[in-house]
Amino acid sequence: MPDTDVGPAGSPDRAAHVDREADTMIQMLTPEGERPEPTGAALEYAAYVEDVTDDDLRGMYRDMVIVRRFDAEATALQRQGELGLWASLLGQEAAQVGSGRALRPQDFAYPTYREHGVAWCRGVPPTALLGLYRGASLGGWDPAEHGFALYTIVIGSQTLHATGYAMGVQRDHAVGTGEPDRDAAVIAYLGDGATSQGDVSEALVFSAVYNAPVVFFCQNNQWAISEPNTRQTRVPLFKRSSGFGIPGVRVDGNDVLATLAVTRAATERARSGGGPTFVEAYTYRMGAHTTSDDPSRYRIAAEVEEWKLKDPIARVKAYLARSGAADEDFFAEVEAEAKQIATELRVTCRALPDPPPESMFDDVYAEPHAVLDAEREEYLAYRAGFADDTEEVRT
Ligand SMILES: Cc1ncc(C[n+]2csc(CCOP(=O)(O)OP(=O)(O)O)c2C)c(N)n1
Repeated sequence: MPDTDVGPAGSPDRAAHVDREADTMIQMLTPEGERPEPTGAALEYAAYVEDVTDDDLRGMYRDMVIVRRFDAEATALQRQGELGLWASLLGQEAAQVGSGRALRPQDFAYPTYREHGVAWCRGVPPTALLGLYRGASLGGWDPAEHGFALYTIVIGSQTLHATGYAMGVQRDHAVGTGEPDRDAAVIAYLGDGATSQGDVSEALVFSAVYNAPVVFFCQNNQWAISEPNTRQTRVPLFKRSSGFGIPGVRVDGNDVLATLAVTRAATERARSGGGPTFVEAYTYRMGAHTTSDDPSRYRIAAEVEEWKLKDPIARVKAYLARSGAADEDFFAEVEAEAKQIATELRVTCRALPDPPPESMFDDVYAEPHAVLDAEREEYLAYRAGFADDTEEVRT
């Protein structure tokens, strides 16, 4: 069908046009928890997960359950006035754990504001994520320690940061050396809505031209707040990148195994000097955009119900149970552990101290800077003028 036959934005024709490509999607675990012999496009990626054991799958299941549990706790904390805002990852656990687990210690991830599952895989403590949303922290964690940049609210901007960092990795000669602990990949997380942002096009141009070792991992969760994906594109998102000279692949983002395989392939390609890849992880935002949003204003409940049948955690559980790789005791243990982590998180979150206001100057530059030092001094002198009633001013 020529493009001119496609209906206006938001029309059923348009939706069909975008979604007709679903059969090219890489899937390894079906929604029913079956793991069929890989065929077609999935065959190419099967080699990347040949080494995945039942123990690894149990580990991925555990990660997803814990992440979903602390995400629910964070939503509850926001409702109780303990956080200013929370952006839930509900429904995107497999996309994040599968891609997060594909990363090596020397790799570097650039998240948006919703990548709690990737943060978990990178060893960022959940309390640090909550500190940011509570306003008790100006950053939250040391990016260098975790290979995980700070959360980014400015849509798409992190794709440029990632591309620049990846070009730096090239200049540090940490690409294509063949040394497994040296060669590094960079991964930029972005949403479907972000693909409409100019920054993302610039990042695609630069990374392609410089052959930068970066993976663009787009979680197509179907919605950019209230804008459906069908109003953002006339072609499936993974096809966009070929115009920039970057291969694109669509993976079932609710399938942790397929996501792991595709991200491993893309990051290995980047590390070996093969250049950038664009991954579209086809998934669904099962909750609200953030705690400030009410999705019942713009989407129908039936759509959510349909996606519940493709739940990313349920399918791994079904597979583990059916194959005998896990029993009820295991599932109960994971639930109990997740509950324990969430309970502790609640306590530590509420006890987080307010940072001293002057700490906003601390991490602006890596090295001391005279102008910043002067600004800090000026600010401290200003605050000293309120010496006796500082507490009053702050409350
Ligand atoms: C440059 C910029 N424009 C607009 C916004 C407001 N905004 C916040 S989230 C969002 C939608 C993002 O959708 P998507 O990229 O699909 O990511 P998702 O939230 O679905 O994970 C918008 C427009 C922003 N933060 N930054």
